[in-house]
Amino acid sequence: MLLLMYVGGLSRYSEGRPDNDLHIGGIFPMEGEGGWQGGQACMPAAELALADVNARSDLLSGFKLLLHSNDSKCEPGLGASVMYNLLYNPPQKLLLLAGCSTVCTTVAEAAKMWNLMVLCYGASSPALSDRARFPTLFRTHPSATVHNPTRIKLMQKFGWSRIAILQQAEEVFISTVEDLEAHCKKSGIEIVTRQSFLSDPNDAVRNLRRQDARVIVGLFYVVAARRVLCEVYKHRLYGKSYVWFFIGWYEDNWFETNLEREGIDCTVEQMREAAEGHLTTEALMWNQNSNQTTISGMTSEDFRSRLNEALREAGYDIDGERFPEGYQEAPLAYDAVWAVALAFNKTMEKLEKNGLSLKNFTYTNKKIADDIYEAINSTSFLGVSGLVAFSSQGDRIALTQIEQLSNNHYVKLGYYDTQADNLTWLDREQWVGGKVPPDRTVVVNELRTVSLPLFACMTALCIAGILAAIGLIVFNIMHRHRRVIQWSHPACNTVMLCGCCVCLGAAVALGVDGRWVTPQHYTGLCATRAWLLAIGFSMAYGAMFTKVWRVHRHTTKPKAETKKRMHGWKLYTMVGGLLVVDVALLTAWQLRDPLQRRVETFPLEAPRHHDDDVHIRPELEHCESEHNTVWLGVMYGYKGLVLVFGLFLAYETRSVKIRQINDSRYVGMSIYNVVVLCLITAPVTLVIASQQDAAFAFVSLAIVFCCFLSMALIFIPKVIEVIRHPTERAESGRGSGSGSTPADEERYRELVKENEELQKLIAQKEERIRVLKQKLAERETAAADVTQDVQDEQV
Ligand code: ABU
Repeated sequence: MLLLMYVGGLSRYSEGRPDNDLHIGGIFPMEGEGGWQGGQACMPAAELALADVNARSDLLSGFKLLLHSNDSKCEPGLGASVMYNLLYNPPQKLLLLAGCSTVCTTVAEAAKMWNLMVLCYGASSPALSDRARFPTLFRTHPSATVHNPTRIKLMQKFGWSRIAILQQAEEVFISTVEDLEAHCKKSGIEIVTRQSFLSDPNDAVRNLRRQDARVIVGLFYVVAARRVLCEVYKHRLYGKSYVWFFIGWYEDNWFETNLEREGIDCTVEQMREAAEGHLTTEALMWNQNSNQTTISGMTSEDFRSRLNEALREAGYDIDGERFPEGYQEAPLAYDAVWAVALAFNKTMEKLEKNGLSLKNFTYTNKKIADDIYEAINSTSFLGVSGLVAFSSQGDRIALTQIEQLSNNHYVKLGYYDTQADNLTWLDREQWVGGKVPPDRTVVVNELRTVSLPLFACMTALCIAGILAAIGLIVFNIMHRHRRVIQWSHPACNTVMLCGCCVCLGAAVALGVDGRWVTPQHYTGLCATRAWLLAIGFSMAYGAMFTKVWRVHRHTTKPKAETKKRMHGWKLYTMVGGLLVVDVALLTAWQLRDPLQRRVETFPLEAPRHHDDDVHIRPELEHCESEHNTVWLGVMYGYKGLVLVFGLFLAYETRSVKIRQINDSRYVGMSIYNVVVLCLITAPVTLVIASQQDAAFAFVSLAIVFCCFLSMALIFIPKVIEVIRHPTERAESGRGSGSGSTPADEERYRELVKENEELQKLIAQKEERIRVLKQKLAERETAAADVTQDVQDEQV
């Protein structure tokens, strides 16, 4: 093929009249492995243009334009070699036509050394828009940067503010991405990741998934695009949650062709599935007004027919819609040749005035080179690709077209005119899931709350406990004058029952959470819980503590003191003292470092209802201060001390029975129970704090259990006693009723009897002593009288 093209070029040269031929070099990418092999369609288009130009008598009169071309395979090294061959082999070339960005970059950077103009019909690299680096370059192909404002416009239209970029590591795409980044920055669009690859996109595509990329701009040549699409299929990065932006100049069936040849291990069906719904942006390369007659006298449709015919002759299955690569850009190649012809024509006219001609051009002739430059620069005509004109950077100015692959066919969605910022939208877009895919996984924060049935059960239990406590308070007050109640310190009992009510209220408050309370009011809930629990504990436990404390004092004080009746205010002192410490600590806590709502977040959870776009982030509310551990340490330390001291007292007085506190043993049992449960519950709740149900169930059950057991231990014997002996008289006068066993009762009765007998015996003995003492006194008196009589007689 190479040989044929080269020989073809030379033969035309030798056959024509050398003196009147204007020679241009052509570098066409034809049979490479990667990159853009657009010469396949662009070379036939250029040849059509050559024929048309040469057929025109009003153009280049007396001269014929000849093209000498070769294949660059879109490889810069080979492209450079082709260029050197063209330059160093006669005839003298006046200009170079080139395609494919990498080759154009190399050629255009070198061509300036030979004062040679380069016209690129197929090079989109934004890097080429650099007059300092490429002073002799022009291109009919628009810069890839024209896509970027269009992409941004679409992102704004669909509300995407978070995108990812996947690019092939080629200068054309690197410079396009740099421009895209600048546009994104200006528009406030976040680029979540920028992945690039040389030839294997596997890792890059996998990284896109990891980064939760949803809207992805892909920049690569078509061969790489097929590999990417296969990886997209394998990593399931397509469908209703993803939007891909591809370059629009691939052929329409690009994702179905060459799969086997390129070793792509995805089937045509899989490629179609992955490609469905993607968007493309492309600069308009075909004159959109199909009725408009262009400079060649053809409309763009006429050109299409002629090109199709030429391609058919070259063996392409055009009727089967199998277009060669570069079909999209063919009008650019056609117009490039026309631009050259027009520019040469203009230059010749100018040179003729000075008695010169283009035939005088050599690689060292800067003057004629400048004339050619000026002529191309000022060229403007209506070509089959639209209006051909060059910017100061040598770039083509063009509209962009947006298409979407829908049911395996590209559907035009609209056009965007960057210059006028005008988006013409046809409202034909269709999304796989029926809605615009979101640009990110929507994370829904979901508050973890206490399970409703659990809360309902615990609340019911607590309410039952509170009602029971109220009932017992009433019972306690009603029967306060009966010995069974009176000798159990009814005031202490009432305080204990009130404490139970408060603790049960605290248990309910522990289950109240974000389901019922707004975040603004949560701080209040935190304080309520802390106060209720601390105060309730001090009241309930303090009352029991007071009793064991009294019993302990009874065993250690002198007998006379213990017989004294205990004053009511003294009973309250202990509880009052505990409450004062509580209030002091809680007030300090609340003022200095109040409990606040702190939200604990958990790892994202899988989407529900197969909705890939929504992930759940569980949240759990906690009440915490800044120095939480310090405050908890102080509270737990204080309560722990009271618990341990109560435990000690209960143990010390375990076998002591005093008449004034008839239920001390039950109070002791209750204290053991409370201490054990508190010592277990406090550390366990710290460990399971992140499991709201377990933590709530554990703490509330512990509170409920303590309260119910304490109430039962202290009051059931009293209630039974009152029920058994409805009247005070019938009650066993020692006010037991507080848990004495029958053996105790028997022994007590025996002791009472024995005591009574001993009392009687003592009374008898005392009577006897008294009588004896009396007799003794009488005898002494009698003896004294006898002695007196004897003395009197002696005198
Ligand atoms: N439209 C084809 C562009 C090819 C390239 O820039 O290399």
